[in-house]
Amino acid sequence: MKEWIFTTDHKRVGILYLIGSMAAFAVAGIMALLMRAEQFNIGLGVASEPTQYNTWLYFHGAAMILGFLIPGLTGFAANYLIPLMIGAKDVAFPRLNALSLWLFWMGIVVALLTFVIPDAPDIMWTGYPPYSVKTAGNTAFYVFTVHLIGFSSILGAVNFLTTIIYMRAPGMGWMQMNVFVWSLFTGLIVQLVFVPVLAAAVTLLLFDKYLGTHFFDAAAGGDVLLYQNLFWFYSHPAVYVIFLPAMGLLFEIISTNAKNRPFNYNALIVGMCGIVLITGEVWVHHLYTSGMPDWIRIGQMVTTLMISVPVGVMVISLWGTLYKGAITFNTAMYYGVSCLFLLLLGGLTGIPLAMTALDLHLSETSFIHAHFHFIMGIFAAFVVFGSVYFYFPKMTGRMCNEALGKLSFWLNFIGVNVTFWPLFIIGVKYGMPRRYYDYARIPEAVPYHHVATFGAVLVALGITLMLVNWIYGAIKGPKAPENPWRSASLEWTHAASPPPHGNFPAPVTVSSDWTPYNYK
Ligand code: HEM
Ligand SMILES: [Cu+2]
Repeated sequence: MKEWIFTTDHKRVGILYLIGSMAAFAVAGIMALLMRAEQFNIGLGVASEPTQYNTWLYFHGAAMILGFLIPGLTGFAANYLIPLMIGAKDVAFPRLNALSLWLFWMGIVVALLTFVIPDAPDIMWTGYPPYSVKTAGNTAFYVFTVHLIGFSSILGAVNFLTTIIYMRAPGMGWMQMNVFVWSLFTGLIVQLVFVPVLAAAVTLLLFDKYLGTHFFDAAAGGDVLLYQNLFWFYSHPAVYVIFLPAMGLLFEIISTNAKNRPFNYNALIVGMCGIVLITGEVWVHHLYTSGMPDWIRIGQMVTTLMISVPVGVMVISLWGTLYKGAITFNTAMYYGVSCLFLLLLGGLTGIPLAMTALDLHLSETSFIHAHFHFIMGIFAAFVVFGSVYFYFPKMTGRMCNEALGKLSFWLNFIGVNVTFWPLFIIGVKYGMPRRYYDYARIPEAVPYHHVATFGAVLVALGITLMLVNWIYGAIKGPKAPENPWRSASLEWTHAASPPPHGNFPAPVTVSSDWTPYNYK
């Protein structure tokens, strides 16, 4: 126990991040089930009052993004894999790393206090004023959660950027790095630049609510849209803090299991860098329905559509990596291949949203809800799940049960489609609003909500089986072979499973023709 609490070993830090983020995921998942139960029919009253629904929505959104996806990718996966992939003994600043971890855990604890404090926060994950300032709910706890987790992620970004720049094994050139390392390098630059903006925005919110300032109070000369602009100035890039590392991990899973190098590696890296350049210029597409001059709307439509170019390059690269591959279909690869479908679905539904003329109608409907769940929530979650299966033998020295893994995969995959397809349809057909507690005026939507709630139950079952599989596998699973997926990456070829403190038996050097994707 003590060795874990005081650990500075990046692998243990990574595993503690994984446990924290899965805890956030589980509680946020229960909130999702409660919301789906409420929406199952009109006027059910599962929530004792409407604000309780808002609290569920708050916890679900905030915990999924700030507690699960970002820490799952830039905390767990980055910690566990970066030093191993670049042949380093640890991260650049191991103690700072431990501080990041415990700040993150404190954030999770503060978020969980939602369920015991009298006036729980009820402000989505967005915290828009004026509601967040006027509500009786405890907006401060939202702000503190953002502060703690935000500070943790800024420290993490500094640590990993330094590690990647300075601690690569002698001989490892930039264009020899794993795609995952590049994806974090780019994703963390975005994180470092934009998180402080969110921290500032929520701090001003705190001042408005508790100290009587009027930054966002139009009646007193403030500007209510200022908050939305600051929020999305961070939160659009935040989707790439999730999307980029998720893409990177996906390449590791797909290349290794298809025994093919990432197709068009150079273009892929340029695409990732391109996203870093464009991602700060598109946030206004989240505000199309607020008043603004046409030239801004149209300009934002152009920049938003431009983002599809590097995203498209990455997706083509993924398909190309599968081309003529010798594919092994293990559980990790099931998740990997399903992500190609999720990307297509999420990406293609993003394009109409980028068009102002269409978005004005679709904005704030359940179409958006389905779009961002597929492209961000489910896509990134499936990558995290796939990567846990993929690196399970490395982390535990044991294997998971493949049959149970595949069964739970199918429950999850079918479940998410059954949940979200109806929401696409009723968003377009009836303008079903998102974030609503009840929908008495749209009785036509009831059957669709029945289906969606049924889908959520399938996912809950799938996730439960997956967790059972992981826990059982970690304790009782059969011993893993040294390199079960026959990877060529350093973490498999040069380190034991699980690797000891310090990672490698001898310092690693690589030659100029080495690549982590050499499957000869
Ligand atoms: C093909 C590229 C994409 C395009 C053109 C696109 C376009 C859009 C647009 C215009 C909106 C705002 C709609 C509105 O609120 O009225 C939106 C919402 C959203 N998108 Fe995408 N998107 C794309 C890819 C992505 C990716 C890769 C992610 C995440 C990794 C993502 C995550 C989100 C989220 C989270 C929201 C909703 C946020 C909220 O209001 O709570 N999108 N998308
Ligand atoms: Cu956006």
